[in-house]
Amino acid sequence: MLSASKPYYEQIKDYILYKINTGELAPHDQVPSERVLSEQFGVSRLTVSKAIKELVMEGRLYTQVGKGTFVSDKPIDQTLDRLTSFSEEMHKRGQSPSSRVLQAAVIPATERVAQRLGIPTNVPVVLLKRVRLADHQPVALETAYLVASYCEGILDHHDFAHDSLYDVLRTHYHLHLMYADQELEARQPTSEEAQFLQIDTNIPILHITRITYIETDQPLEYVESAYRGDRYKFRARLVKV
Ligand code: 16G
Repeated sequence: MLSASKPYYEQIKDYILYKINTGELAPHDQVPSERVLSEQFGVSRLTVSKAIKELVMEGRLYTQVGKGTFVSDKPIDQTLDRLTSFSEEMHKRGQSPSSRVLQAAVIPATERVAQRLGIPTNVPVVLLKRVRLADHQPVALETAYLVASYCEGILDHHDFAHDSLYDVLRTHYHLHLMYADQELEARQPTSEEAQFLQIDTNIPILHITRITYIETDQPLEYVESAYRGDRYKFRARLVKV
């Protein structure tokens, strides 16, 4: 069944991907065990294990200790041309957004945060650190800093486990977020990030920073986030100049 022209582990990867692409293996379905696959293809367990490890690294499969290997959800495919919120993006995909709030407090701005927000150091900022969940699965860890004077009492009146920050800013504070500067880079997660995102430390994350501006060109929000590299795909259309 396997041909000699391509490494065996790659053919086993192709076989599993074929089953995923045709829908025979749906998200969260269990993949046949290494033993079953090695018997089926007449190859060593090591060869099957290499194929599965690579698919896990590529985000197509995930393992649960003691349970087995399963098919991952489809990647979250997001365009980079609109200023949207996490909640809007999830609703667009038919998924349910929620958060695990790790920290919510008003603190004095550090030098770094103050510089990003264009305010003096020590001016109060709202710190909101959340694990963002898509259908209850962690996909990103976000730490947002907002200039507190624009949104007094925001933490007292809203529960950000369910509320959308951008919705609250718009509807309760009449703040219109106009544009944002965003930067993306790939890196290894810290052990804290890996733990909150429930990933192995060798799965890369996309480190994203965003400064969001209101109509007066004043930055309102500065966010540092870690998006799961095995779940996210960002897309942009480039036009000829
Ligand atoms: C997005 C934004 C983040 C913003 C959040 C609000 C990126 C990289 N970040 O995740 O800056 O704070 O949406 O989401 O896109 P919410 O309105 O659902 O709380």
